[in-house]
Amino acid sequence: ALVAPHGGVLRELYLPSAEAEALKRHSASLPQWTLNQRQLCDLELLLNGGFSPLQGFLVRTDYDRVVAEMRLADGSLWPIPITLDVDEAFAASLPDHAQVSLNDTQGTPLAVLTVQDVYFPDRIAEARSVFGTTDRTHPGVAELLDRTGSVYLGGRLQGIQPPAHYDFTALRHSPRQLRDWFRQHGWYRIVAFQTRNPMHRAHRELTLRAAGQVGAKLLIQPSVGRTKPGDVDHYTRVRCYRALLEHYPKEHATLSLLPLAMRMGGPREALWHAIIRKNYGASHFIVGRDHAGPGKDAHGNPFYDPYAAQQLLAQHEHELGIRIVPFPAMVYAANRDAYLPQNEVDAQDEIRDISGTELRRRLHHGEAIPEWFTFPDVTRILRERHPANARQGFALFFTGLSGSGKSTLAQAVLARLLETASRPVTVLDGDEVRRHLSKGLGFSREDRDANITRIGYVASEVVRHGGIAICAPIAPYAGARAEARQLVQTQGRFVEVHVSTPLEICEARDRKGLYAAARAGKIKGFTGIDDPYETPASPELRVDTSQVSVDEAAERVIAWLRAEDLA
Ligand code: PPS
Repeated sequence: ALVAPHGGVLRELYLPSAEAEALKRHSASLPQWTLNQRQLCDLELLLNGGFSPLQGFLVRTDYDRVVAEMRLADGSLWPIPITLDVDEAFAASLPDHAQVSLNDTQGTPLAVLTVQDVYFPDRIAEARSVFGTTDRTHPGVAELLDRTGSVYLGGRLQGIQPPAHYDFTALRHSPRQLRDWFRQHGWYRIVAFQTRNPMHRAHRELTLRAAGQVGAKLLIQPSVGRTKPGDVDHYTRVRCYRALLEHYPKEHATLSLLPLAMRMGGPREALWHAIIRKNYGASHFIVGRDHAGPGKDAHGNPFYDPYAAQQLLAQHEHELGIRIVPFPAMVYAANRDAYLPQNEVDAQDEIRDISGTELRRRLHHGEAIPEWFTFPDVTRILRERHPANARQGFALFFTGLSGSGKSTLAQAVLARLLETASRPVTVLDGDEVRRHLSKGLGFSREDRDANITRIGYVASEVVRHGGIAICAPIAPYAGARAEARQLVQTQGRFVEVHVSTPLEICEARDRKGLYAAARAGKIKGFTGIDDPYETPASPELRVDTSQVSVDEAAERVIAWLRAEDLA
């Protein structure tokens, strides 16, 4: 028989369809709460039984004991507080014993919460107990202290319908569905593997060894809800997992996606992961080195001892009811052309390793990734997602006074890029932008900022699609430039070039006669005359067209791009 869920029964909280239909209609008249991404993930696992024995968001007595002792009020082991945080205004608007409709961002009601408890948590104390720190470099702490509402609502849930997913639907299962699948396939000893990263050969060797060691089938169950900021997106990861699965012995491994919002809580989180896997029917759970670790703290020290998770789980293994398979890191020994656990390495072994940082560097530079490290089909998927810099989009943002030479320089750089680049290039020149994209805007600070934000937005779209955006506005305000940078940097590189030609020179050139008009008071608020230009403090590049020719300035820009592998 399959292992029993935590607490003995699978707590599925969906109502039968007729009642769910009635509750859905009723929910429209209730106070409405739109769930954020974490809350949505938590709700999905509460409703489908992944968080059994929980039957709702924690009430105060449960919360206090979970924080202090990793136990619910009734004594059962539960390490991570599952809470519904809201703002004070919303909490204050609720009547006693309110019911609240919990909705996704489209406004679809997913469940109704019957509020039993409204309480103000001590979030500092929660961070200290649950994460062992209040250091905000810990992503779980930063979220708890800075992006979590100050009031928690506790109470039971009644499920209306599951959150909608449109991606990889064939790989998503509730605990009941996965348990049914295991029974149909005669799988009763199952070792689960949790991950938030692409899997390489080391992971394959580790999981196969772990499965062999305990005589179990393998469940690869990556978290796809929300992982650590900066992780590879789950679409890419799932493509990698599917490719890797082909390299396992047939009928020995299966893949299922877990909509878990990770907290990066190290040992406590590992315990939580084990409980969830038990609810999904796994009899064993692999706990590796630094399980669910958040990396290093503000002083460069690891938040948790790399083996603390294994120790904590070993301590509770009996009570947990799922067997822990602790595993050291697997390393590659070139002399043996094989992977082996770190603790089996001897002095003659030539150990090779490619860290995550090194992998990213090689991807950026289009350098080879050896087959001992990962399978070529996985490399191909990663390269599609992370093309070498030379194939990525970027924005080249020229800023400087009117007449500083921005547009001319932009044209010269454009021509040089088109000689070699196969990527499409879009030019967003100051004057030209003002004829269409920013038509109707004037030269007040507000309008200038709006102009730069629009340019930044269009540039970010160009970059997102792998193109090059060349922008050449005056962009006199540092704040607006920073905003454009931020918009673009979510998609690719932002290269700010300060065209620093001094005002006297620009004015002496007076190509358009505008300086003379400004001096004569015929144009008001002219940049450099009676309107500010905030000099960029740390642009990627600075060129002064009164010191070098346009050709030479363009050459400097191109050389800089080449050095960064961008051109
Ligand atoms: S901003 O501040 O970045 O929004 O300006 P931008 O869109 O680049 O537009 C600058 C061009 O508009 C002309 N122009 C003025 N510039 C500055 N101040 C005032 N008051 C002004 N009025 C009109 C000017 O020709 C600028 O073009 P360039 O190519 O920079 O000379």
